[in-house]
Amino acid sequence: MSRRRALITGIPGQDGSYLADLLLSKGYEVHGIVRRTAIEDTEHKLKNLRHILGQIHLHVVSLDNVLSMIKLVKDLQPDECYHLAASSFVSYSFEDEISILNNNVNSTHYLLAAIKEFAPHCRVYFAGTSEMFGNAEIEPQDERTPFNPRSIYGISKVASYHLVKNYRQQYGMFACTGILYNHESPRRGYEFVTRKIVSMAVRIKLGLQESLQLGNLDAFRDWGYTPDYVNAMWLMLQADLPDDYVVASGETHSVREFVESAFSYLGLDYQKHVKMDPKLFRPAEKVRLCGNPGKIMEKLNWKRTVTFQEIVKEMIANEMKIQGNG
Ligand code: G4F
Repeated sequence: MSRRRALITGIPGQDGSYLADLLLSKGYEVHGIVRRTAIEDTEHKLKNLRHILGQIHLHVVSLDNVLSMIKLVKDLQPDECYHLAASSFVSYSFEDEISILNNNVNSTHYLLAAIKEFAPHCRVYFAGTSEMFGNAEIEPQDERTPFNPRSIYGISKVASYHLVKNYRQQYGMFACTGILYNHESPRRGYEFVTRKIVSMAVRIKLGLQESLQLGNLDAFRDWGYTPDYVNAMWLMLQADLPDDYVVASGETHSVREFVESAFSYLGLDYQKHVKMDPKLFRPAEKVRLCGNPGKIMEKLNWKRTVTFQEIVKEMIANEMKIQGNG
């Protein structure tokens, strides 16, 4: 039997790289879309893929060029496509809203249209987000909670979610949206709060800096472990029927709790080093998000394997290895 072929957009990122690891371990032929700049700077831009570069196939394709997407889909005939690429740092979406909205929505639309016409057997996963719930009035949120996005990023994801649903209902495509809450790991980008905290805490521990400036310490997020969440993506495409699922831990923790744990793993008192900077607060942010993963646990037998404290511990250990050669 020939190997199943998967195409991943956003393969160099945290989620894309863990998903590539998972699919390789399951015997898939793994293809990924990257920017030309990534191929020109593999050391930095493909660092999450360094350990598997010899086992995956990378294609330089621009997600805003529908013709190049069509050509790739037509030639490759993937069995499964995971659309993870997007401008995903919420704060940037307040600074560059027009291009973020256009790019995030258009890339989803181009991909769906290309697959519908040229590889209709291909199953599609789309990376949705808890930011779609935005200022949700209900807690915990689930698949029936109304969307109320508070950022351009969230709006772009809601629009893409409706495109996915429309292609599923109108054209019978096997297309699903995973509404993923925050998920963290040692491969998290430095712009996100968890990686910022662990990297700065380790610098403080090593005597390289004195203090850490953060935004709202009393924002609450539902944090999970990224390898568990890419497993959820894969499970969605193995189901009998396409559907949308919330993927969350079901627990919410404050940024302050994350800070406190990270500093205490290093034997430090966070109150001596951490300062709140109002410039880092976000406009109109929903400060409390918590998801209900009941549907995916029941229907697809998904469960998380790593707790909040274990995530903090693993991220600190990794950061010590990188910065302290320890
Ligand atoms: O780590 P964050 O930047 O993640 P955010 O905005 O919740 O979004 C992440 O999770 C979403 C849901 O899965 C994804 F859709 C999105 O793509 C991304 O992966 O911020 C977490 C919280 C926020 O409440 C933020 O206001 O931390 C708060 N925070 C406080 N101080 C800070 C800081 N966030 C950042 N990035 N930097 C700070 O100094």
